[in-house]
Amino acid sequence: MTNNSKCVKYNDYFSDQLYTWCTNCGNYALHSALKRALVAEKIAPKDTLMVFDIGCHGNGADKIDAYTVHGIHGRVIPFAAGAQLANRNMKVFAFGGDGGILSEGINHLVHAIRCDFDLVFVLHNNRNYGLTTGQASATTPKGFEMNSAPNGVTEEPINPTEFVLSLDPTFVARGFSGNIKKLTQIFKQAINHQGFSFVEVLQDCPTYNSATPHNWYLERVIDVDIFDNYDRSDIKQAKKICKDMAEKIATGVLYKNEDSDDYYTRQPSRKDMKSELVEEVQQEQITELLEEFR
Ligand SMILES: Cc1ncc(C[n+]2csc(CCOP(=O)(O)OP(=O)(O)O)c2C)c(N)n1
Repeated sequence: MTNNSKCVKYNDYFSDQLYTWCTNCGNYALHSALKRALVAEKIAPKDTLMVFDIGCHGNGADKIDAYTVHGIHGRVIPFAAGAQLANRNMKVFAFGGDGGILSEGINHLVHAIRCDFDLVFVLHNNRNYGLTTGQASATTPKGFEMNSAPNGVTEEPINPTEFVLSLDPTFVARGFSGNIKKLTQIFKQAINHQGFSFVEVLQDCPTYNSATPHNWYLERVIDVDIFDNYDRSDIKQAKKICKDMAEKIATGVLYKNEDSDDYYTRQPSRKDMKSELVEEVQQEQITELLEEFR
């Protein structure tokens, strides 16, 4: 792991582990964009903590050379939030799939947005539970036949970006794994936002999702930057433009609120503190205290 923050190179994040993702999996492009953004922002691996949920995307935990943790399914957000609060000198990322984040751990997503923890959160939306071989998730299109729904999914899918925008977030973006350049720009902005940066990445799952494959997205994604009058500080505009997931799917940084304090900054007990919580950890003698409860 390199110790030099001034001159960060793409290969500093290189891991010599073998990739086990399927050919054409969107995770390859996502990792490439992420590394490009980190290099552009001159953030060295030693200053980076990446927390991964369980899933195909989670198997990326040893495919990138930073401080990484591979957690438990659906619980990536509280782990990452705790780590970030303990040491704000680290740039903290959390990665989760649509399965883990929008079902098992959806409560954590809601409260992370409400609290506005200072994290970059990346939702790998391949619209199915990939690692367990193609069960329907909350984002699988209605009517589509999956391993867990052989007669077709009977529920309407959640639109993750629309859901997040309903929770008064401070940063919301949507990218597509087929556009690495745009995804890199999105990650750069997410990194620079102080607060919870939600980035949904629409990505191909060539093995289990034939409902919305790579070409399907290629024909539909549009970049909000083509609209001269698109105002990123207007949440109403973001809510409107993110709705369409069928014909013109908006990508880019959709909403940003720079006037709000993140969770740590709002804590009265941390006001004017110069140290990080991790530096304040000390051993306490609690034998006497325990005596009181004997
Ligand atoms: C609490 C818990 N529930 C279920 C599982 C089994 N499990 C492991 S990976 C996985 C699917 C992950 O899907 P998703 O979160 O969408 O990520 P992807 O594999 O698509 O990247 C499941 C259900 C588990 N490991 N832990």
